[in-house]
Amino acid sequence: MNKNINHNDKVIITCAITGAIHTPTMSPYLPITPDEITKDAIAAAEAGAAILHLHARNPETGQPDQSPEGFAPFLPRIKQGTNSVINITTGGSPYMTVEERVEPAAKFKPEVASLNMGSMNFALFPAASKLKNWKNDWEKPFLEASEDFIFRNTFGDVRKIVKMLGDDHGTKFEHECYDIGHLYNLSYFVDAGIIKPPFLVQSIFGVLGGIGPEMDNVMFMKQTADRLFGDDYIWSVLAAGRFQMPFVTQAAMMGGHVRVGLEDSIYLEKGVLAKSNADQVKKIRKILEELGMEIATPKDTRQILGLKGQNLVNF
Ligand code: KMH
Ligand code: ZN
Repeated sequence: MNKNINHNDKVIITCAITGAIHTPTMSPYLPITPDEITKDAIAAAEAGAAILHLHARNPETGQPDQSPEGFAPFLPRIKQGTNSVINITTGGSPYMTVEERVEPAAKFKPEVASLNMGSMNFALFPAASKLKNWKNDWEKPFLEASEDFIFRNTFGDVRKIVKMLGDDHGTKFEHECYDIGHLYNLSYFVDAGIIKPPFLVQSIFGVLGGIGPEMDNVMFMKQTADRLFGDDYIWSVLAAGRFQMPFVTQAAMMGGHVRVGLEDSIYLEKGVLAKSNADQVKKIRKILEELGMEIATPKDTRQILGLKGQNLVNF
C-alpha cells in the first residue's frame, strides 16, 4: 500500500511566516522585523507547525532581503525558542539572482531549504490594481514589474543548489512544484541519482504562472507524483490566497501534509485578515484533528524526512 494514502500517518504542518510576495500595504500583520518574524515563528511552532519556512525583510521598508545579514538576527532566536525544523528559502524574491538566493542557506546550513523546480512566469501584478495608499514607494513597482518577470530555476541552477547545499551541507529540500512539469523536472534528478529519497514535494496551486487552483488538479498532481515517485516521496500542498485552507484540507484527506502561513495567504477566512501565522496554524490543526488526524511533532518530522538534526545547522 502506498504510504501517501495511509490516513493514519501524522500530518506535518509547515508554516511560511512572511515570504516575499505580500507587501506591507496588504496587511498590517505581515511580520517584517526580526522581532516580529521571531515572535510569529515561535507562536506558529507552539501552535503545531513542525517546519518554519523563512524569508527575511528589510526591517524599515519591508522589502524582501536575501542577504545572510538579514537572516542572522532571527535564526538563532527561533532555534532557541522552538524545536521546529527551520527551512530557509532559496526562492528569495522574484527579482534576485540565483547566486543571491542561495547565499543564506549556504551560510547557515539549515536542515531544510526550499528548491524551486522550474523556471516560470510568477505574476503578482494583478494585486497592484486592487491597492491604494501604499505604505512604501517600492511596493507598487515591485508588483507591477512582475508582468515581465521570469522566475529562473534552470536544470543547471537546481543541480548547483543540490550540490552546494545537499551534497556539501546535508540540507534536504522542500521541492516547490508549481506545475505538473515540475514533477517531471524533479523526476529527472531522482532518476539521475542526484536527489535521493525520501524527498519532500511541495505542490503549489494558484500562483499566476503555475497550475490553477482547481480541485481536480490536486488529484492530477498526486497521481502524477505517485506514478513518478511511488513510495519515495513525502507530499505536501500549499495554495495561494483564498484557496489555502480548502486545498490543504483536501491534500490532508488524500494523505498529504500541509503548508499554511502569511507567505501564502494573508487571510484567516473570507474578508478577515489573519492576525498572526499562529492563527492559521491553529485553524488547520483544528480542522485536521476534527477529521481524526494526528499532527506530526518536530521529532516525527525529522524522522519522516530523514533530516540531519538541529545540532548540525550553522546558526
Ligand atoms: N511563495 C511560494 C508560492 C520559496 O521560498 O522558495 C513559494 C515559495 C518559494 O515558498
Ligand atoms: Zn518562500
